[in-house]
Amino acid sequence: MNTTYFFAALDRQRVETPSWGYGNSGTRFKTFAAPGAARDVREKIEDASEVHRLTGIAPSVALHIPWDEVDDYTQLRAFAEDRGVTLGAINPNVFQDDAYKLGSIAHPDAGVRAKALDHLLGCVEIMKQTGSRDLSLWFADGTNYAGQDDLRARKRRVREALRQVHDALPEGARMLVEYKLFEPAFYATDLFDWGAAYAHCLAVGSKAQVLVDLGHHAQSVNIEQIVAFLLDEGRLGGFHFNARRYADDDLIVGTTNPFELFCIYAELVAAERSGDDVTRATAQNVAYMIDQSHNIEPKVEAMLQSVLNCQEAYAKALLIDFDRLADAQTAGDVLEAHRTLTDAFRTDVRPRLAEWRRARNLPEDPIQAHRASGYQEKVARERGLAVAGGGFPVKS
Ligand code: AOS
Ligand code: ZN
Ligand code: ZN
Ligand code: ZN
Repeated sequence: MNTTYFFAALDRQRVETPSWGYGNSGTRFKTFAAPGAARDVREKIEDASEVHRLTGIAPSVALHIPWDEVDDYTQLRAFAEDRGVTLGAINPNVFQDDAYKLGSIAHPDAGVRAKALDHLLGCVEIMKQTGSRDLSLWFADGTNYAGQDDLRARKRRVREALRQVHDALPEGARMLVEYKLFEPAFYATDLFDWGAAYAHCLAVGSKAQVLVDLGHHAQSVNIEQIVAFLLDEGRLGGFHFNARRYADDDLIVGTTNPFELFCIYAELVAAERSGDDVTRATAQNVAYMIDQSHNIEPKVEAMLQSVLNCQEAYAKALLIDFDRLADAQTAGDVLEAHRTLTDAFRTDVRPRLAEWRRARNLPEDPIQAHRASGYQEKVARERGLAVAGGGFPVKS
């Protein structure tokens, strides 16, 4: 392995953290208040900045509107930049208002659809002030019972709204369309899988790309294959990283699924090295974002662990001997090809990552540095124990 290539690739890696991962969040049963959990958007930005200070690869934070609503986004942007981070993807919220009981952009009532569209377009305006490139779209829309609504009509309503949002995006901006198998709707979800998201993206235009949330698939789905397919089509826009055992558990990425995460990064590294211009450019512009709800974990340490797990998976993928792999594939040598991947996966990259950090004046062990820094004790003292739930998602 060429150390220059390895280190240069690690220098380019970016992982965006979500504002909602720093506040109290839980399940529908209980939200436990964590000492020092961020209470507002400024505290969330401060936590994100701490994660970036210790890891060096998490320089942006995603916002959720209206959870992170402020009067002046240019001021918020300056606040973030003073702390060494930028404002990342804007996530509109069209699922928490009473009006959205039967959906937002797919709602049978045109008035509710107009309200949702208005919020989405408002978020496009916010992007211009925050300097965000990506509008990250997730819809809770769906139905619970057969016959509840006309599935084809709902599809058309979704298409119409996505088209309007697409056409409102400024030059250089993108909309990332997320899909989800189920929840909160249990009979039919309007954006139910990557194919539905992809079809809408193709129809509305080139600024629309698909967002893959690792928790949003059926158990046996091969996510890395979806990633490869979308990369090759030039339509992979971003990720919501997390881990799950059952469904959208939103656990720390790379905990239950380290080999899956590695295989996903393997596809991304292969695409970054591809001779195909579209594939390479698509891979280089992927938005790597974390989407987690920390229920029982300390928030900042959980986010550090998440970012580091992504770095480790990427580092291992960089170690893949792609020449050896191509030879084995061409020769039909099944197990040699498989071993080429698992050799990289089994390599302990921690010493090399420590070396990379040393050379960049970052703590060799960011978790240990965080624990020794007193940050957690300080925020617990200053922020206290926020009333759990207030202003934060119950479950994302
Ligand atoms: C919900 O399941 C999705 O993963 C969304 O990305 C959601 O908008 C995000 O978790 C914040 O609520
Ligand atoms: Zn998500
Ligand atoms: Zn998720
Ligand atoms: Zn989710």
